[in-house]
Order: sequence, then structure tokens, then C-alpha cells
Amino acid sequence: MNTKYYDVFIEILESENKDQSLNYVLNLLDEKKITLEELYDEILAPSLTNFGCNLKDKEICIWKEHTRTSIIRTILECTYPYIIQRRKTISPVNKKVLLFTPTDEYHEIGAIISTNYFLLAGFEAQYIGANTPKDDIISAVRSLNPDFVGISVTNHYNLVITKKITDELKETFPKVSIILGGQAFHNQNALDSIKHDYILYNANEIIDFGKKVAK
Ligand code: B12
Repeated sequence: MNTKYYDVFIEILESENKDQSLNYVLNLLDEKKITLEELYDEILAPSLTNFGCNLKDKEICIWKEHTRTSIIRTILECTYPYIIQRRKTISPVNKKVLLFTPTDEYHEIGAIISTNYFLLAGFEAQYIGANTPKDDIISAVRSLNPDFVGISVTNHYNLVITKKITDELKETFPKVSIILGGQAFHNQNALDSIKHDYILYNANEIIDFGKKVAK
């Protein structure tokens, strides 16, 4: 995808104009200038990941980051009808994945976007929330009986609780495979310390994974 769309979007986003930001990307989708994957991977995700604030007053940086996150969340929710449309054209994988962020992990945009990638790859995918307590995760897996759980971790401080969660998941549900994702696993030591079956980083990897595990 041409970075032109990203550059224009960032300019609008910097003015914190929610309506214009939303209309700009929805028009790109409607006019088929970009795909949903390009919107998520090349526009929305980097608009957050590259967020920097050079202002001296850090308090201002905080509400600016929150405003930006809120605009991105609104855009994400508004793309759901496009996912429904796309799913009518995709072969189902016939596998279920349950996604969440662990206790104390409030960064959830990556978990929501990756849930959408799983849906676009033909999985049944359900996002059960951010900052999810271990017991609620165990209860959801018991009730929903997924083939996979997808755990999104951003902050490396949350690796300790993630390890407790994955240890218990493996012990209680040995047949459920664990997929890890998120910025905390860009570090190999972090990855080595947590029980898992797969690590996936982006839309293409999730789509290839779907083809591999399709029933
Ligand atoms: C937005 C944001 C917040 C928001 C989050 C709002 C929300 N509802 O999600 C709020 C304001 C809550 C927040 C809080 C904090 N934040 Co913050 N935050 C960010 C910011 C700017 C963007 C994160 C983001 O959404 N990125 C976009 C998403 C789409 O990218 P992603 O998560 O990587 O996801 C992609 C892939 O990784 C993958 N993926 C992700 N998960 C999964 C899961 C699976 C299964 C798969 C297959 C794939 C996958 O798919 C996604 C799409 O490509 C980052 C900056 C950065 N560099 O990212 C800092 C950042 C992550 N935050 C940081 C910090 C320090 C904090 C705070 C501790 C600040 C504080 N002092 O209070 C708190 C911690 C809160 C907590 N307990 O979790 C640090 C983390 C540093 C570290 N230790 O690792 C960062 C890097 C900022 C920095 N440069 O210092 N933050």
C-alpha cells in the first residue's frame, strides 16, 4: 500500500478530528483503495505504535494519547460491518480461537485487531476482554471449548502473570493450543519463558496459519 494514505490520515489524526479521521478511512474502504488488512496493519496500528509526544508537559501527552486511542477504537468498531461482508466470501477454517489480554494488561487494540485478523482468516474468533483475571480465562475456556487461545501481551511486566495463566491452561486443557502475540514477545527471552504452541505477529501469518489448521 502507498504510504500516502497513512500520511494523510496522520495529519487528520493530529488535529484530533474524530469525524474526519473516521470518514477518511471509511471512504478508502468503500472506494476499495485499501483492504481491511492494510487499514489495520499499515494505518491504524502504526498510528498508535509510532505515537510520540515531544511536549514538555507530559500531562498533555497522556490525554493526547488517550484521545488518539479513542479515535482508533471508534474506527475499529466501525469496520465490523466490512468484516461481516468479507466473511461471506471466505472459506471457514472450522476452528475456534478465544482472545484476551491477561490480568493488568490494558493495551487491547492489538488484541482486538488480531481478533479481526482471525475472523478474516475464516476462524470463529471471540475477544473476551482486556485485563482478564486468570479464573475468568479458565471459566471461558471451559464454557466455550476453543481449539486455540490467543494471548496478547504488550508490557513485559505482565509476563509473570502470563506465565501463571499459560501454565494453568496447559495443565487444565492440554488439548487447547496457545498462540502468543504482541509487543512483549518481540524479545526472544520473553517467548522462551512462556509455554506456547505458536507465535504469530501479523495478518499474513494468521492467514497462513488458518490454511494450515483448516479442518
Ligand atoms: C495506546 C497505548 C496505551 C493505552 C492503551 C489503550 C487501549 N485501550 O489499548 C493506555 C493509555 C491504557 C496505555 C497505558 C499504559 N502504557 Co501504553 N502505550 C500505548 C501505545 C501508544 C500504543 C499501543 C498500541 O495499541 N499499539 C497498536 C497495536 C495494534 O499494536 P500491537 O499491540 O503491537 O498489536 C499488533 C501486533 O503486535 C499483533 N498482536 C497483538 N496482540 C496479538 C495477539 C495475538 C494472539 C496475535 C496473533 C497477534 C497480536 O497484532 C497487532 C496488529 O498488527 C504504546 C506505544 C507502542 N510502541 O506501541 C504505549 C506503550 C505500549 N505503553 C507503555 C506503557 C509503559 C504504559 C503504562 C505503564 C503507562 C503508565 N505509566 O501508566 C500503562 C500500562 C497500562 C497497563 N497496565 O497495561 C510502553 C510499554 C513499555 C514496556 N514496558 O513494554 C509503550 C511501548 C510506550 C513507551 N514507548 O514507553 N498505553
